[in-house]
Amino acid sequence: MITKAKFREILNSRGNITCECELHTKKGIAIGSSPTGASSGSFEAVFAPKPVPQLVKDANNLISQLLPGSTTFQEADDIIAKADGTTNFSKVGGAVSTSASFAALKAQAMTEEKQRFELLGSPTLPIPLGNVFGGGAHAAPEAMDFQELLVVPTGAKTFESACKTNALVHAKIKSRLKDKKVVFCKSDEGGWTVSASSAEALSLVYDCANQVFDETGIKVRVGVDIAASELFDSKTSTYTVDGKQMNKEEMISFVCETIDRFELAYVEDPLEENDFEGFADLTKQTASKTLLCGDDLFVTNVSRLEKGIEIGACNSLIIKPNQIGNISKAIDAVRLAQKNKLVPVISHRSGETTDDTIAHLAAGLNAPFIKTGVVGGERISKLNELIRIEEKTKAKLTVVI
Ligand code: 2PG
Ligand code: MG
Repeated sequence: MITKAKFREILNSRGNITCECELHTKKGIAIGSSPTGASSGSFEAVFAPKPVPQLVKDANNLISQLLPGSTTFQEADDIIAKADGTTNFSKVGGAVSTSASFAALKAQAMTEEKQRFELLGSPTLPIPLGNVFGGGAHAAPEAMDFQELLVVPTGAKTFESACKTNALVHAKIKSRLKDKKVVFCKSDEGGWTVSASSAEALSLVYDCANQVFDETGIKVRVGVDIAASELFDSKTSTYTVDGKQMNKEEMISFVCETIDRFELAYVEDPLEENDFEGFADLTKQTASKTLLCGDDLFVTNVSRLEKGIEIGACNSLIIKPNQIGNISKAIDAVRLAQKNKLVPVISHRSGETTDDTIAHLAAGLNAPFIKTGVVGGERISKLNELIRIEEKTKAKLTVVI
């Protein structure tokens, strides 16, 4: 049971301020913190309706008085949602509700002397979708327009070997960039960034993934997060990629060609966040060969997901607890997706903390994928926690592709 609650300002991986929640129980202190997006969807929970310092102050005046006495994370989530009274946490702030939700899951696990994943279900392990190349809103303007190039070690037999395989691809890309004698750096999520077009970057990643396959025998496929809302101009209804302006039909053909050329296993947000019909069209054409995943389209929101399911908008979706404001609501989205055979991908944000809650969500909710980067303390905190869960439980990878 929670006996005391406190909120504070801490830094995220970009050096921006976010919110941390500290919950006291008789068994110890549980801490949770909220990540922050850069390419946030318009329909997300409001991260901070006022400056974070004021948000934290207000949470310490109101929310921290309401939480003592709660015994479960669902109870804590309900209390905060009621105190907020809006549908998108625009009073209390998603930063406050998410940090409290993460801390409450830990507090409950502590009190019941269980692992967090055990409170959610019988564990399986996800395949890590690793960001190896960054662009778009996560990198400098000279970088590629696609936001993320990801690798998916579909041939790995264990979570640990999947992580190591992704790290090998990341290292191989670094040595290829070194050979080119160009200046390069890391983007927000630890993937490499260099001045290149999306197609050039994809070519390099595809090559490196195939080389790692040749060397290890572990098949590695490639994925992308196009984050197309960021490339869309609503005035002209066009997308611009690599200097080329495309209308919706041209964009759909371009995405289909890119899937075939690089044998993409995963494509996230290929169209802007309002185009349910366009997503459905793409899904119809590509669902047999790739996971077509909605992130900004669904924002972990059950109503938007219901609409997507009705018209067949995707065969996969991103689950980000802070997009919807707490773990309980994220679980509702996962369950609805699983019931309708959509593949849930539990995901980090570009601005992260070392909080490892999403590792437990991925294991306990049996998500086939976790998207959490390849390197960097705030990314590997999740990966390493899953390595521990694998060792302790001997749980198996959930393989869907
Ligand atoms: C995304 C995320 C995480 P952000 O678009 O999927 O990779 O980015 O947190 O900036 O929204
Ligand atoms: Mg995304």
